Amino acid sequence: MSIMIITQGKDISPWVKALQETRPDLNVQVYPDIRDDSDITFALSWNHPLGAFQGFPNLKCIASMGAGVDHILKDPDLPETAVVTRVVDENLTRDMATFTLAAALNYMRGLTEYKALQHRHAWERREYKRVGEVTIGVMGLGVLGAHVAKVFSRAGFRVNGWARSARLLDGVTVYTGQNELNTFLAQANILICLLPLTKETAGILNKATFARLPKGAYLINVARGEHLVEEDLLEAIETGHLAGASLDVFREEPLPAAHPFWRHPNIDVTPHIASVTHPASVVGQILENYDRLRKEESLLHVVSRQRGY
Ligand code: NDP
Ligand code: OXD
Repeated sequence: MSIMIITQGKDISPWVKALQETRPDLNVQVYPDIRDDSDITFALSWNHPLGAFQGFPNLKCIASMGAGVDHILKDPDLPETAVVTRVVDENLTRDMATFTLAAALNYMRGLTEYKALQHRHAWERREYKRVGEVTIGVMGLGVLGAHVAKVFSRAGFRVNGWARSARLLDGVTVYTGQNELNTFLAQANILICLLPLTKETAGILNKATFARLPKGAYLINVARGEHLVEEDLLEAIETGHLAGASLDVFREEPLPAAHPFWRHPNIDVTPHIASVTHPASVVGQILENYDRLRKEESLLHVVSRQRGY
């Protein structure tokens, strides 16, 4: 039994190092340099070449190197019997809260605007938004969204959340399903997307959604680029209905040099860094699952292939 690391466009050396430091006798192989395909039972994966898993007849677990699994589940040739797992990690969860809080406060206090004014040596004082005047709407109340919602609530914001199923969250009013989506949107001065990318959620940040938000609302998308209909965002900002957006994820990553988001004064672009998995922090749960697989025990953080998250 061996672990295979399979990715495209990712520096895997910190992963190999973390795995080997934690367990020196572990047999780690890196795709496509695999000695014996039939020996691979466990794949640690990020953005693998589609169809590649078909070549491993004894593959039983495909573990995402991050929280999202859309990059795995989009493969039409995923082996039927392989279990898909993901990362759930306190550091990842905390980092998402600090990023979204920073993005919201940056917008409310106009810090990006002041940087532009500084370049022009312009001493101009602007109106700003206070915590008590802003309602936060968090789409997706899973591991990340629920924590983000709680952190904003503790910081004094009015916070609403939207998910598929009902739950009690301290300091957060929870809305569920399509029936309550419009009521949720109508209150959100800052909309934070933390949904998984599934058939139901693809393109959810669109014209109709933006039209339901209060005038002057601000979007923070830290989930996936495919949630956003890019031209609808540009139009909503153009017409003045939305104030702007902080975007960390994109349909095409890296964002192409000619993309209009780069030079838009009301859009802040970051290179998918809202919350980055640190191999040393998660290697324990990966190895725990590897051991459980060998002992034929149930695995941690298994996702539903049918639900898509
Ligand atoms: P979870 O799977 O824990 O939570 C998903 C949440 O979305 C759940 O609350 C679920 O509702 C809700 N949801 C799913 N489908 C729908 C739907 N159709 N309608 C309404 N609600 C829905 O995910 P995480 O919180 O761990 O992560 C969220 C996403 O964040 C990841 O999938 C990934 O894409 C992104 N991410 C981005 C990073 C970055 O650096 N930019 C870093 C890490 C993750 P319910 O609870 O009712 O099932
Ligand atoms: C993740 C991500 O899903 O970094 O972990 O996007």
